[in-house]
Formats: sequence, C-alpha cells, structure tokens
Amino acid sequence: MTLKALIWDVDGTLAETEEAHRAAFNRTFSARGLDWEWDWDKYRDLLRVTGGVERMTHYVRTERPDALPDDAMVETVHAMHKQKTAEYVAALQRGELPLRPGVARLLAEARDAGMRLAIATTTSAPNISALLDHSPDPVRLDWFEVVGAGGVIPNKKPAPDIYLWTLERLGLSGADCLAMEDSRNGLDSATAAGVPAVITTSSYTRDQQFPGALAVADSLGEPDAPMQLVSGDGRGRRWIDLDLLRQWHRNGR
Ligand code: XBP
Ligand code: MG
Repeated sequence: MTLKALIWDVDGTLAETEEAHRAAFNRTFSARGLDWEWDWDKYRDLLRVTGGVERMTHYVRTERPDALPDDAMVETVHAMHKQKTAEYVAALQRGELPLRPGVARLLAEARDAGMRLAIATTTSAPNISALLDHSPDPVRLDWFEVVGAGGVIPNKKPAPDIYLWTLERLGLSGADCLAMEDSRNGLDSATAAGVPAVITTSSYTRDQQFPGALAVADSLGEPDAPMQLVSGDGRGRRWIDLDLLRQWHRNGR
C-alpha cells in the first residue's frame, strides 16, 4: 500500500501550543473576575477532555458546580470560549511560536515530493491560521489540501469523526495515510478511523501510553538535534524523514 497523504494534528504536534492555550484560558477567567486558575498539573489533567468548550464545561460540572446555572451554561461557556480564542490568537500574533523540531523540514520534503498534506485537529479553526501565519517557519495553511478543525464534527478526539471527515474530503482510506499525532486521544481517534499513527510526544503527553502506534519519538528530530525513539524501529535513523515514514507505513512497523 503506497503512502498517499500525511494527516497532521496541530496542538502539541505542529507546535508546543498548549502553554499558550492555558494562558489564554487563565486570562479569560481573570478578565471575567473568576478565581479559576489552571496550573500546569491541572491543565494536564483537563487535557484528557479535548476541545476548549468541552474542557471548560467539564471543569464547571466537576469542580465549580455552583458557578453557572444549568440554563446559562452553554451560552456562557461558548462566550468564554470565543473570548479565549481571541486571547490565544492575539498572543500568537504578538509573539512567534516556532513549529516543533523537524516539522517545517518534513512538511517541505513531503510537499516537494508531491505527498498530499492534511490537518485533523480538535482545536478551533482561527487557531490554526494564527499559528501558521505568525510562525517564523515558511509553512502556510495553503500547504494543506484539507483542514479538519474542531467545530466541523460533533464528536471530538478520541472519537474518529475528525479523521473520517478529513479522509472523506481527501477521497482516501485510512490505510492510504499516516497520522502525525502527539497524544493518546489523537492516537485513539486516528486508530478508530483506520489511520496508522506516528507519535511525537509533547510536554503534556510525555507520560502517556501509545498502544498500536507505528513509532513513538520525543520529536521528529533534526540533523543537529537527533530524535529519541521511545518505541518502534528507527532503522538507525537520527531524524524522521519521508523515507522512514514510507518504510513504517509499508511494513506496518
Ligand atoms: C488540542 C485540543 C484543543 C486545544 C485548545 O487539539 O484538545 O482543545 O487544547 O483549543 P489537537 P480549543 O491536539 O487535536 O490539535 O480551545 O480551540 O479547543
Ligand atoms: Mg495534539
């Protein structure tokens, strides 16, 4: 089976974005006079729930049950999420959040080789363009033929919906593709959609388990910054390139 497309996750995979998300959530809470403060440990636990709206709803229901009356929950949480997204986008516009090691290199190599590229993410659409438009790297949103972002499907990762939505628009089967992910939720979503996955762990997912992943590494690596392979057969390589992805895809390992 020939590898026909790489489907990329965004947060934690293209860039280490979650600290910027966490800061945007906290700025939103503070601007609304709420004494909710998500520290690193709290946020790591909350990241089990994908989607900012779902994450805030889960937090209110489980830890702040008296904060919002049920009939105001949906409207208030969506308004807060809109504010949080504006905070996040503004933060990316102010500072340059670089893509992770090897991401720009591998995307450029794949693009030059005519490999189709897509995105399948839980995050909100404005966050993707804000990341790519303001990153110091040359990668742009129009490099990706299909962009599947959180709001287009009802059930977010680990449900397969966003990968199935992206595969349908690519006109490909899961077996034709590889998913590039950072989290267990992302791995489970891709696997459920029949897409084999390669994991590059991020700061929040280092301790997670990734059963069934083709390979798990701490990054894609660069010639001057080799990857550390956690599982899988790196065939002696020091960084992940298109040839290694093709071998993993062809051999299923
Ligand atoms: C990660 C997520 C998102 C972000 C926050 O998405 O689960 O919810 O944490 O973004 P992925 P939003 O790893 O699939 O890219 O607030 O826009 O959801
Ligand atoms: Mg991710």
